Amino acid sequence: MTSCRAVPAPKREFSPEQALIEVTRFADAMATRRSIRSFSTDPIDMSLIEHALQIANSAPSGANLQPWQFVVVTDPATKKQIRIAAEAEEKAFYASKGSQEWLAALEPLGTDWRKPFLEDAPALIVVFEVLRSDATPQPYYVKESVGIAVGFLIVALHLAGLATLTHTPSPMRFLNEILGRPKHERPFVLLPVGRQADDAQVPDLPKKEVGEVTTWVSS
Ligand code: IYR
Repeated sequence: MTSCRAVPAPKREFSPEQALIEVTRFADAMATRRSIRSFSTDPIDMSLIEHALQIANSAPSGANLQPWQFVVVTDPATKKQIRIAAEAEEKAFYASKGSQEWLAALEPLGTDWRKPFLEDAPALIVVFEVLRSDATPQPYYVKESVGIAVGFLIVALHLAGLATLTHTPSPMRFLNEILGRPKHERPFVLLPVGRQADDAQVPDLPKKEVGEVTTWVSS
């Protein structure tokens, strides 16, 4: 393949003062993002989801192949099917499949097999990794690419005032069947999207200090 024509890189330049204002504004916005497990059933403006998907789809990806597929589910009957299948997997996980160590790590989150948010949230976005097939090229760095796109998506939805949960029922292959997706698409994550319930609560979890997770190599 020949190389693409080059165009000037888009610019986003600020004075040092403005840069600090911009990054602080973003930090303030992100400080209120939490994983939400209790959703209002109120409808949301679906154009917000469309905008957020545009942003997710702009993420960098291996060889720019964009190995993702987003399935937005708003149909109540399909959401119910997903809930029933997910809860069946989760029952097995919490009863016996999850190791003691894993279940202990989850204890602070207060989660269990019940997943009412799969029906309550007005939209579920199921993100699939797109693997090689007759119809699709060999992708590269699929997990990295899709992970970055999902990060963009979660941030975009949050900035639009929408709550999400990063949900990974395990295993997730039932989503192919319910959503009619081909075998070369593998479920990566399921994001319930909507408004948080008025009485939504979250666990008061500590975060590591950034110094603990950062090493500076400077002269
Ligand atoms: N999928 C299960 C268990 C679970 C696993 C992890 I790792 C979490 O961060 C949270 C939950 C569930 O959704 O309950």
